[in-house]
Amino acid sequence: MKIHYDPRTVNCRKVLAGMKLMGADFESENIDYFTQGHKAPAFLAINPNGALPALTDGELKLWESNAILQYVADKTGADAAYPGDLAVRADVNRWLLWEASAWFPACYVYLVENVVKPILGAEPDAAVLEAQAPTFQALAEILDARLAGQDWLCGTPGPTIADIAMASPMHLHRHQKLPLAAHANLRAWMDRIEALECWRETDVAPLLGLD
Ligand SMILES: N[C@@H](CCC(=O)N[C@@H](CS)C(=O)NCC(=O)O)C(=O)O
Repeated sequence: MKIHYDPRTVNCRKVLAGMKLMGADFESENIDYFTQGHKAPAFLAINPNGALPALTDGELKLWESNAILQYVADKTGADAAYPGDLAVRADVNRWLLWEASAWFPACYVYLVENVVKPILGAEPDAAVLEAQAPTFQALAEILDARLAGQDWLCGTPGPTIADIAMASPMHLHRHQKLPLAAHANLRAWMDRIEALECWRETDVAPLLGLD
C-alpha cells in the first residue's frame, strides 16, 4: 500500500494517524499541497478530484480518507480499530459518514478562519464564525452526549477509526479556537486522543510553524 499525501493537511493527518493506530505497513509519496501538487496530472490520474489523500495498492486507486481507513483496516485485519461485530461496525460506519458530511464542514470553518487565514496574513472573519456557531454547538452537543460515560466514541475498549476520523477536523482545536467550553465529555475524549502515540507522532502544528 502506498499513501499519497501531504502530512500538513487535515485529511492526510487522519489517514496517517489511523494507519499508525492499526500498525499498517505502507510506503508513502509526498504531494506538496501548498505548491498544488494535488492538481498535477500524475496525481489527478489517481484522484480526479485533485484532493489529498489517496491510497494505491496494486491496481486499486482509492480516495476519500474514511474509505481509505476502512480499506486499510479490512486489509490488515485490524479488528480492534474496525470491529467485525455487525452492530459495532454499523456504528463506526455511521460516525464516519457523519464526520464527512456534518462534523468536518462545521470544524473546517474554524480551521480556515483562525488557522489558514492568519498563516496567509489575512484576518479571520468574525461574522463567518458567528454564523457558524449555532451549527457547531448543535453538533458538538451530539458528540458530547454520545461520549458521556464512555472513553471512546463507539463504546469499544480502545479507539476505533471513527475516533481518529472524528478527532481530525478538530486536530488543531486550540489554534482553531473551537468553542468547546460547554462540552466536557468531548474535551476529555480529545485529551485521550491527544495521548495516543499515533496522534502525537502525526502532530501537524510544528509543520505549520504553530506552537
Ligand atoms: N472528503 C475528502 C476531502 C479531501 C480534501 O478536501 N482534502 C484536502 C486536503 S485536507 C484537499 O486536498 N483539498 C483540495 C483542494 O483544496 O483543492 C476526504 O476525506 O478525503
